[in-house]
Amino acid sequence: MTSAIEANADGLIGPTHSYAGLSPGNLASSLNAGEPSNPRAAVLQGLDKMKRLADLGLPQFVLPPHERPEIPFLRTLGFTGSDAAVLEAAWKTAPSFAAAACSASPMWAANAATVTPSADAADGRVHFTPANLVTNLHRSLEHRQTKRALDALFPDSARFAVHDALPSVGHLADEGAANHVRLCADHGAPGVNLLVWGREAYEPWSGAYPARQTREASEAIARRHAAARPVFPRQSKAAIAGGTFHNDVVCVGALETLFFHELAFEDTAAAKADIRAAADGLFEPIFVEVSSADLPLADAISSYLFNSMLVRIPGEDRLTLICPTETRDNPRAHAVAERLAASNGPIGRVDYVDVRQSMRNGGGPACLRLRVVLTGAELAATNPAMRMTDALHARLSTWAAAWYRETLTPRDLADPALLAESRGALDELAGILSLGGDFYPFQRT
Ligand code: SUG
Repeated sequence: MTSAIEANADGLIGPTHSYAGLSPGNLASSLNAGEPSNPRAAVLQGLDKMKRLADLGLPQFVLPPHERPEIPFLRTLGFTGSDAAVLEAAWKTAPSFAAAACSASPMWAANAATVTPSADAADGRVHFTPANLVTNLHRSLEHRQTKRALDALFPDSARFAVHDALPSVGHLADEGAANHVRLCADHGAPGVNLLVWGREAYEPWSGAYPARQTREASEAIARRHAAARPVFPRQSKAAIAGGTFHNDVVCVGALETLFFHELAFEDTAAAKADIRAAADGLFEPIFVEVSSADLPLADAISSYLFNSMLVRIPGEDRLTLICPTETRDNPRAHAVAERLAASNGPIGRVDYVDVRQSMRNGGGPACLRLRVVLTGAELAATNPAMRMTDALHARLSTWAAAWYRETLTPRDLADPALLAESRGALDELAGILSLGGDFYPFQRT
């Protein structure tokens, strides 16, 4: 077995971070629609989280925000004239499309791609499929730029395969690693890949909220990555109806441990049996299941107990669960977390991180990061300019303080000055992260 470590790549929160109510079925997004946001606090919270993980000894990378407002998208809808004129006209006549073009949603890097580590891929490379995110208009705009960012971070095609997204159709709706969990004895050892889906491509869907991942999309990704030991559990319909728009809202796993809510899967017994069968001869899965009696689904969703990072800190035997502060603020979720840490189970410690600005759009600590298991040689082949260090943290904090606003209402998204500020910020960022002078569409025109 080759030794490997789990790295994280977090989406840097962009200057247009706002609460526009764009995601039906994501209760926080709907609840906070129209509220003012604080982009500066948001990006600093994200940066501090990245530094904290880097300080714990886990390799940490930065994925740059996308160009927003995305004027090229608005131009495809027939708006013409100067960029400011396009923005103004779009907000006047097609405000929902204009809002979609302004969303800072690429921050949620768990939805950037599905990743198969080299230990599980038939050709020995790390595979990435950017998610088409076709269920929500604002998120469907992400995948091309996401591929560009992944190409920049993982440039060596002998070691990394960055695919195109699956075709952007509802039949192949894909939300990336938010619906993927990998279990294994050790990061570098062969793993079992859970690819969780909510509906079938041709299934008539009558749920109040969308099921964002199809079984066929999950299967296609496992096939194109030639991913070993895939298991395809179905997300429970009750969970989706309750506001579980991604499986990672009610489930997280690391190494042998799967930590999940009773209502995460449609058929929990079958999911466990399939995982056990796939892991046979490799490791014994450890299931840590939380009942609805201990934590009703509504509390699981509002506290985001499961939308936590479950990590093995180098040098420690047991896992650490890094939860949002909202978990600590919810008495039931806090009690579950405390009991876990006090038990002799696989989770030895619970920590808390403040990502409140993101949380109010339904994005917890786990949503902000894309996990990438890398061997030493693969880690050495990543782009060093995108790796979080003390110096980069300091530099980006100063950069953010110079460019980002402290208050933004959805109305402000129509302000042409915000367009200019965002481009100024991203142009400078492209320099800081050595992305070159043509990384963003606005730099190429
Ligand atoms: O896709 N929210 C995101 C949150 C994504 C969370 N990611 C994971 N669970 N992995 C979403 O629903 C809200 C944007 C707005 O309403 O302004 C939003 O897109």
